[in-house]
Amino acid sequence: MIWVVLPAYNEQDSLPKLLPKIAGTLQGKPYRMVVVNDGSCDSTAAVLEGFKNTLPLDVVPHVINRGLGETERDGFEYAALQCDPADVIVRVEADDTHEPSYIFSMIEKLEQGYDVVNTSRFQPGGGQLGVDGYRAAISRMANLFMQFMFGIPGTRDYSCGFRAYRAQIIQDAISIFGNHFIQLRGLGFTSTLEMIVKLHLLGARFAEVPFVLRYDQKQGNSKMVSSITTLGYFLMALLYHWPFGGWKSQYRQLRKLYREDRQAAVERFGLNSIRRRTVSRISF
Ligand SMILES: Nc1nc2c(ncn2[C@@H]2O[C@H](COP(=O)(O)OP(=O)(O)O)[C@@H](O)[C@H]2O)c(=O)[nH]1
Ligand SMILES: [Mg+2]
Repeated sequence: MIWVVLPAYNEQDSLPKLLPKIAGTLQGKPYRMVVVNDGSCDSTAAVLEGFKNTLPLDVVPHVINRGLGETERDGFEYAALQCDPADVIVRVEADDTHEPSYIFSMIEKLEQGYDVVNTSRFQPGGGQLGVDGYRAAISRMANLFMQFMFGIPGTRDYSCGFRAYRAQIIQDAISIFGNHFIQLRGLGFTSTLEMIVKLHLLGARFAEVPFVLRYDQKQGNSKMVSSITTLGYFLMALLYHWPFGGWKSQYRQLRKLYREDRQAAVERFGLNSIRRRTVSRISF
């Protein structure tokens, strides 16, 4: 089964195009869409209500706007609680810039044994339409910074949230990291990066498929507050490399054990474990 998780904030103009497009693409396959409506103040709720009887759609509402971190967390937790470990969870942006046809190439890679497959603007054949030169340059620099800081094998595009995950790896990450799977929740779009950093610590195997971002289809402006997100990236680099119990040293044993014996790793590092260090408790 394919679970499509969509974080949505004020997406009344995009959802009427995007949801039927996803349904058309996945027609004939077992799938379910989960839209987390992040306290939208436009007609997003009414648009979703209109689709509820015709599409396999669940809506997780936030009464007030909580930001992308909490929205992603709630969408993934909702899917992870209900899905089978053999299912696939795909995160698609609700602004109609992610073409659902890429879901198939990502699933093909998962079937080759990877746990996480990113869409990547930076692989040969990838790119972006409708992004101005300044934003494209900033995004390239940010991604090079992330590559230098976190060096996840098989990954070049760290900030594009359009990804497919083996459901089991998300379930295991929630068991092990708990509320700190997405820890930097109040720092703009940092959560999208944090998810792959934590999954890398866990021992996930990553691959990418080339992808063209259709920013030319975007209705309205970007909702990213770049100053807060940039602060989040720096803070995460600090927490990751912090010499006194930073994430990298704290979870050094985890990746090795998880790859050898996932059940043993979940038991040893899981929520009931008392091995958690103070640094990992910092939230924003
Ligand atoms: N900015 C923002 N986006 C949110 C929030 N909650 C959910 N989202 C969704 O997160 C996704 C990313 O936002 P978007 O404007 O597309 O960012 P961009 O593509 O980087 O310009 C979209 O699907 C939004 O609807 C929130 O509180 N703030
Ligand atoms: Mg977007």
